[in-house]
Amino acid sequence: MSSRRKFLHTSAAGLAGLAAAPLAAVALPAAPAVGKPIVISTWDAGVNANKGAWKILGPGGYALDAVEAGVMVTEAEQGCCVGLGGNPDRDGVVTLDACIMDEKFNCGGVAALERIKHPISVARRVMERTPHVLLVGEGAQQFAVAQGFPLEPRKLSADAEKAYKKWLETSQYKPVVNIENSKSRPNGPVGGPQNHDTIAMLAMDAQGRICGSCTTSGMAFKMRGRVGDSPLIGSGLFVDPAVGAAAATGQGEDVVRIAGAHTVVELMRQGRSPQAACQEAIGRIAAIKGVKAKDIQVAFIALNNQGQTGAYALQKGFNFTVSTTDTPVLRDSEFLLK
Ligand code: SD4
Repeated sequence: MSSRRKFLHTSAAGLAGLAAAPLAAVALPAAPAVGKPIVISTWDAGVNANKGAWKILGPGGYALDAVEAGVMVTEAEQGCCVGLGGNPDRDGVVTLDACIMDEKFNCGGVAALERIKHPISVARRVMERTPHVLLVGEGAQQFAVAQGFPLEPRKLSADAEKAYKKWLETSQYKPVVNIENSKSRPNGPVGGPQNHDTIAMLAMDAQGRICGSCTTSGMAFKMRGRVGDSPLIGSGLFVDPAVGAAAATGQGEDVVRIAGAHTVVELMRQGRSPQAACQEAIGRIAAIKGVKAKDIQVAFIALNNQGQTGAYALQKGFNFTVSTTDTPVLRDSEFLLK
């Protein structure tokens, strides 16, 4: 046999062997916890958003409806980082990113969507009414309008207008760490706490179904056309019913780099608790960024199918909200850079 034929022969045999080889033992996930609804979301916006979600989860409703309705509360608030009240891109245009995922791997997203009040609902329509998972820009808007979503005026909120004018004085792109947390905004809370944040939400309903959502106006003063992690399934959000769900917030580029939410879910599959999984994913980002890690914030939240939650951030200042009743509990996250 010629050496090339021999090589092909042996590699084919090797591949066949690989296919037949048993996979490394992985602990089988326990059956999902049922009867104990729970919802977790990012930042202090989660307080109002969780209340919205609980109206559905509390009486036994579907987690997908809960994660949509919950983040719609934040989208409707005129805050810095979510919905049409958000900060614009460097050309002065608000562009919105969102995605949603259910307990059966159905998912949908929109990116760089303009003039639509509830991008999360458009993401759900993408999931339910198209053969695709992601629509962007003009096409996403065209789809939204065809689905009956009204086109809102192209107008910045008063706060965004002010922030944009200030930014134009230097035009330096420099994301502000923890800008999402209303307590730590450079100009202080705008309109009070629990009001103005980028939001990702994970929920398990009374039947043990886990779903997630994520919606944002993205990094303030980003390049026109920039898309972050938030509308990307596997980066900003991931759900695997056999394991749990995870979501991200903060500097999207660095979440995408490690396929963040998917990484957290895979770490939980390997046996990590939600918090340990978030911590390990943050550690990877820190290792990649090196000394530059201090210039960014990234945080993950996670929920496993036993109803346990966890969160971890790169730096101080990230908080998240958990609800197991109609009273949300706001917690400060553990963080890496002390
Ligand atoms: C982005 N991850 O567009 C988003 C921003 C964010 O809290 O989550 N801010 O990169």
